[in-house]
Amino acid sequence: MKKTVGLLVMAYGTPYSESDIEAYYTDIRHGKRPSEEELQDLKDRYEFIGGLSPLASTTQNQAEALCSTLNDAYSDVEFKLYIGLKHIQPFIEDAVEDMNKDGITEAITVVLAPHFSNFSVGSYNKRAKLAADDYGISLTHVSHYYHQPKFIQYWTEKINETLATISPEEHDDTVLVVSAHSLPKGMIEQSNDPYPDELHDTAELLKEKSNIIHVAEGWQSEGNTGTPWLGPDVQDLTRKLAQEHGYKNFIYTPVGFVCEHLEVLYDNDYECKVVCDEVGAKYYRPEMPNTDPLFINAIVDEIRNLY
Ligand code: FEC
Repeated sequence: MKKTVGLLVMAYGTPYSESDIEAYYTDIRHGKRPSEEELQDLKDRYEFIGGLSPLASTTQNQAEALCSTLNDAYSDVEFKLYIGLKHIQPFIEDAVEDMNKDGITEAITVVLAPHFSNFSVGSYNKRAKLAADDYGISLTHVSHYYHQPKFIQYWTEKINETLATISPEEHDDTVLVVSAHSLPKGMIEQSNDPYPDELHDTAELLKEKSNIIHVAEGWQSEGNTGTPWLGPDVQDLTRKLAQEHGYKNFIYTPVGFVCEHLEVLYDNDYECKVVCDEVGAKYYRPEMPNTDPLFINAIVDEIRNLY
């Protein structure tokens, strides 16, 4: 008889239709409605990437792949999948309520983001724990998995595949830009948050394991709060690297994300490409992990260390 354990997969969430965009943006803004102009700007960005983000279906596919791979890995446990989102239904709290209805008393939580910050993964975990405590459900949190060998292998293979499309004579004129979502600088520094170090470790591991010669670290997709965010921003970084080193090829690996969505399809594939065009360099962005078995198994390996 296998024991049943909840698998709570948490992710950012995305609008399911254009009419969801306002409520979604308001939730991101902690209940403060965006101005008409800000709302239109966000609608235009979704329009630019094809109307809506692929994030909803990719999150579902990643969560299902993770659950079935976990079930294959454990002979004595049956994992039951629940999906909880940060900014749209089903919210994290809805998923925990469903676990309680199903009689779950124990669950593993995973956020679809590889690096830990108190303000990203930590905030998902806090919400899940608060809800779970009400029902007496005990949670084991996966904090991060960027360091898992299979995660690094995924990106190493993608970098090497991309390099193989660039003539060897140009490898010394090629730079890898390793990035994650920026966060307000003050918050990160005051709390001695591990997030910047985790991105730095990722960049070092990729430099060591892949065939890339030059590596730079950057931050992307920062918000408009009027306060400083972690930098350098990837677009400014691109200009600076082009100016100082004359690189001809830029390979972007937004390793802080795990699939194609607005922040990759717009902020990298449009905004960074515009800067590459401006400085006369070529833009490359390897495919994101999505449901690649190396990525899914990296999370399984992290769970096996904890449970
Ligand atoms: O494809 C999609 O539809 C959604 C893509 C999406 C992902 C994502 C991931 C992260 N965010 C993080 C932090 C912030 C902070 C603010 C903020 C704002 C936005 C806005 C949109 C948005 N984020 Fe996001 N984020 C995604 C989408 N994010 C849309 C609102 C418009 C804009 O500013 O561009 C600023 C909040 C504020 O204004 O007060 C902070 C972090 C991640 C990566 C970890 C995670 O996935 O949770 C950190 C995907």
